[in-house]
Amino acid sequence: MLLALVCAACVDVRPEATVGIAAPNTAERARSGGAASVAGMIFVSGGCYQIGDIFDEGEPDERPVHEVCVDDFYLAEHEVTQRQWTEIMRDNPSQFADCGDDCPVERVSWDDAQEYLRRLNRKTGRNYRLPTEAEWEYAARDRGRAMRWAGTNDESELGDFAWYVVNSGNTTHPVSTKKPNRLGLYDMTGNVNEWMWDRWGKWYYRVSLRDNPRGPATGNGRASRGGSWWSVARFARIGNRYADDPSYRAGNHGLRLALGALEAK
Ligand SMILES: [Ca+2]
Ligand SMILES: [Ca+2]
Repeated sequence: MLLALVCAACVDVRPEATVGIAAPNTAERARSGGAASVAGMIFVSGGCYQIGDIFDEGEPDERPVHEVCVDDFYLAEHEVTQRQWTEIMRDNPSQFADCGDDCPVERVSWDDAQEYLRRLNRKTGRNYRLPTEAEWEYAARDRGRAMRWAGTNDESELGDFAWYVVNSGNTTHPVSTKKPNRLGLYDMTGNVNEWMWDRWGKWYYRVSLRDNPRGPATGNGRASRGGSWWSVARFARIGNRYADDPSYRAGNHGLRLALGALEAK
């Protein structure tokens, strides 16, 4: 499943002020219609949309395109950083530790992510979790709009929104240094591929629930989304679905926090 490709060295060193605990932006807070404001999290108003290969350019596991509906939820505006991980776990497993505190944590397995969430929730009293595939795709596509990549449908603009193989220099980069999508979410496309809540179901779209689908009830693999610093544009498409063993660790695999609206209080 892996695409090992290279590109010329590139450098990005812009420090990121919003890493860690950052307030949702004012516009998003206004759009949240009075929902609780949660630091660093974007409120995503729920709705229904057509999930899957809407441009008819994807892989068989992205079909059939079908309607799903998701409830309101929150999604972190950026990937979990090395600083956020280290604060909770007291170690930094990242392959690109030299990239710095503001870079996404990687080389963490799905199982490692569950331990991080368990400790984070014990510390905060919240119920952070991974997003579902349906939530993640809905948010990446600006609440279900027809979007190929987070922020643009035009491949010539992809470098403005994403760290991917063409501009990454084969490394991660500080989070939130590219443009966000319309919801204010950064690096939904690229930087690190993001673990999902869902068990992997290659043909799950054939049998998916309409409301708040959460993947198959059984199975060993776990899904991930968004592609990474080493993805070509095609594999960084929002609709592309990845599958890996929950114990798999790689330098292009990280996570992003989600929180149910009802759990935000
Ligand atoms: Ca990402
Ligand atoms: Ca795929």
